[in-house]
Amino acid sequence: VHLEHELRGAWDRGELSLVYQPVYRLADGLMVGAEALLRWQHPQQGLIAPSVFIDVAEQSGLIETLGPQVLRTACRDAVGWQEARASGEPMFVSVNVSPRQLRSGDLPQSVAESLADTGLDANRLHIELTETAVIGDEVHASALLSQLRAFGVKVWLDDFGTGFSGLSHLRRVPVDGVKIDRSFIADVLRDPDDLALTTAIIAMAHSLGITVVAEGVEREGQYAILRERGCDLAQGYWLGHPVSNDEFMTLLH
Ligand code: G
Ligand code: G
Ligand code: MN
Ligand code: NA
Repeated sequence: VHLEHELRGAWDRGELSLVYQPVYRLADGLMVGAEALLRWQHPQQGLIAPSVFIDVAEQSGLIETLGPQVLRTACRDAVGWQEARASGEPMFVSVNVSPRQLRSGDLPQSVAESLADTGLDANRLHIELTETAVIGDEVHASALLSQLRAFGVKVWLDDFGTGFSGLSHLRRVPVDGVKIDRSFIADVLRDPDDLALTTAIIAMAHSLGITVVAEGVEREGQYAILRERGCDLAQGYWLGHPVSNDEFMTLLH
């Protein structure tokens, strides 16, 4: 209850901010986008992880106001990247959306407003959903995701592979990409089963025309084997930690 009360005014007090983790294209090593990750700098408790406060925001309904603020900020920052990048190569921003945000049905409108207000091209915005956000509600979820995709926004399934029913979702839920959960990537060099699963996910996704992103790349060897197996994109501490927008802008030069 305490946390919920404090979270209520946290955005307006400037305690919440977005950090950006770069995403690289494996074929040529170019940075092509970034994932937006929310951080709460609490005045007494210090940095609080989203794994703690996103649940609070979800259960209290605060996510209904926080979600649109995150979307708008990420879109605005991504417009700035485009202007800062000398090469002109376009960059995407990837925004996490929680199950409640999807279920509320406001997401398409909130996305449309963020794009209109900031001028970001729709195809530069990616929405990340976990498998749990679509489980049990595939019909409703599919309708919402189709609306987003009609704008040109890309939809990625996050933490892919952990939900057991991942493969069957791809038949019923329209997505542009899957992000292989970092628990698979962690042991990809040591555990032949994890390598086999990762390779199979890549092959299956590609046969469906779906992009594959690997998360949690912490070592060069992981990067090399993912590239060899034809994975499209990767992120992780070896490639870059999440950083403030100011720091991220300096990476673009
Ligand atoms: O950066 P990291 O530990 O901090 O993020 C943990 C999880 O919190 C992420 O996997 C993501 O699902 C969730 N998360 C991070 N930022 C946001 C956000 O802006 N909105 C939502 N709904 N979830 C987020
Ligand atoms: O659930 P989601 O995939 O959106 O969460 C991303 C989370 O993973 C963030 O908390 C981010 O800080 C974290 N993360 C990003 N790169 C790495 C990595 O290489 N290793 C580990 N352990 N965590 C990472
Ligand atoms: Mn994510
Ligand atoms: Na993930």
